[in-house]
Amino acid sequence: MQSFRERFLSAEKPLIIVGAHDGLGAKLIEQHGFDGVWASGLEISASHGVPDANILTMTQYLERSQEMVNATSLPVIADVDTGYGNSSNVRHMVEQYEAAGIAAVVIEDKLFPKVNSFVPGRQELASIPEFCGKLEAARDARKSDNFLIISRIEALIAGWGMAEALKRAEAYREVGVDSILIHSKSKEPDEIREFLKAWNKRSPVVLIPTTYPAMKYEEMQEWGINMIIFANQCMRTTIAAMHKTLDIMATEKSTVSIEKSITTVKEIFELQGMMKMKEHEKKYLRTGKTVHVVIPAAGAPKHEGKMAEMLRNIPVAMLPTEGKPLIQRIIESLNQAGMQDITVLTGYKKEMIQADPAEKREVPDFAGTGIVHSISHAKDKFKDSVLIHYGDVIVSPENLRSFITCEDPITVFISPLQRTGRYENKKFDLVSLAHPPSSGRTLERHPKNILKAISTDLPEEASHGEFIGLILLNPKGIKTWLSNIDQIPAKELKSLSLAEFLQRLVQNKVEINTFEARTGWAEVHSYEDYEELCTLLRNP
Ligand code: SPV
Ligand code: MG
Repeated sequence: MQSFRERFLSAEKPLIIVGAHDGLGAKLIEQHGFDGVWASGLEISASHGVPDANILTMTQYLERSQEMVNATSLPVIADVDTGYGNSSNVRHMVEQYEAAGIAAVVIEDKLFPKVNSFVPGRQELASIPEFCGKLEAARDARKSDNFLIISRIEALIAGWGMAEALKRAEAYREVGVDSILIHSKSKEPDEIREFLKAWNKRSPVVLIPTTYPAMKYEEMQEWGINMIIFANQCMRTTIAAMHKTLDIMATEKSTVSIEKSITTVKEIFELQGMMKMKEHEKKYLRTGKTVHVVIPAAGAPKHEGKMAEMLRNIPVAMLPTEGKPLIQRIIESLNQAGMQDITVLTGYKKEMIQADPAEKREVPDFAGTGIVHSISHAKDKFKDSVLIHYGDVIVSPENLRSFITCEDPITVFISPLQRTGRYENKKFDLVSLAHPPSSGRTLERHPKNILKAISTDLPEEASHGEFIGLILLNPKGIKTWLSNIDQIPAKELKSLSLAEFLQRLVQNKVEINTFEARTGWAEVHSYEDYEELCTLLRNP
């Protein structure tokens, strides 16, 4: 590949370099296919809110230039003003800038501290011998010729006339630096044309056509210009746009009228590489436990009475619970417990389900199939740890946080049985435990209370609690789960409930631990459940 030096020297057309002051600007310039970024002294100082007059230190300019190098693959041409002092400062500057990966520096022949070339008044020039000494210092300090040194002539800016400008150009060329930059503040390109004609392509030339935008690119090409720099137009555009937005926010006290015309936050994310970072996180970030959540919410409701009426036109997931669909509350709770990768399996009235920010995934043959079958549509989520979570159960973030700390291969979430009142006729997924609950008080939950059986149909004396619809699998549990699934004939698998599958695991001697919580969860099976949940949400 051609080096930047080769491209600069051999360009048949002038390279186009655009001014910026930070990594974001540099990225935008790269997106638009320009040849390089100008780390503008004017922009960098203005973005710090200070004058372009060497108020900032070399390190501050360098930091920004390096930010641009890091943000793009474009060459960065740094405006280093006068080199920040005398020949010793210049040597140090070159060492630092070259090491930072800058492609070129432009050193101007003014006295330190300089003032921006367009500011009327003081524009003091260094003597030719003094500036040539600085250029020699720069030339000798660089490690590679690929680091370009461009000498900027300010004689026309300072009002010293054309003869002085040409004299300086020749003196700097003789030092053996790579190019001259002839600067002008004239509104017309005549002065530049006069210089170029007299100079007659004796060395490569760079222009900054800020005040003479009328000079056409084709003409600059004819003059053999190697590089042009659009030094500050992007910053001027930004300021104009910010004024517009700020005016609207101040007068309208709202952003409604500008939402469509301003850049989306998503584009900012793209520019700053957020999506890439998230991809990398998936691959490399291993803090804590990664739990992928799968919520089966595909089935048609099988409710009775008033609940069946409520669910005539909506899936259970979309039941309104104090201003929010049930599924949104479930997702929020999971998010608060640190789980972000959530997949909601949909089927019945799938288009109605609003599961943002979770992923919605369709189970096409949801009708007449069971939950185990539904879950098989999220097989790719069976890695790290998986939490299977019913779509009609809401669990507090505190309970979820404790539950997912369970280290066993397979753990199911259970609750003590309540058989009185409205639960009298309820069909429970009953569980039988290795350590039946004591009738008295206990200090803490049993750390290893193995599931002995699970069924809707257990004898009274063996029924120690109910399964509420949450299962946690660690990597080992996932393996066991999947290999047991594989052993079940496809036809049988289709109609299997979670409880039935868990019972099969128990029969196959798979150890399943339980996690018990008396409070901090609610389900929406009956209308009474629903009313109670809404009351709880109203009066937390
Ligand atoms: C800069 O961008 O800082 C420059 C170009 O040096 S100018 O402002 O035109 O002098
Ligand atoms: Mg400058």
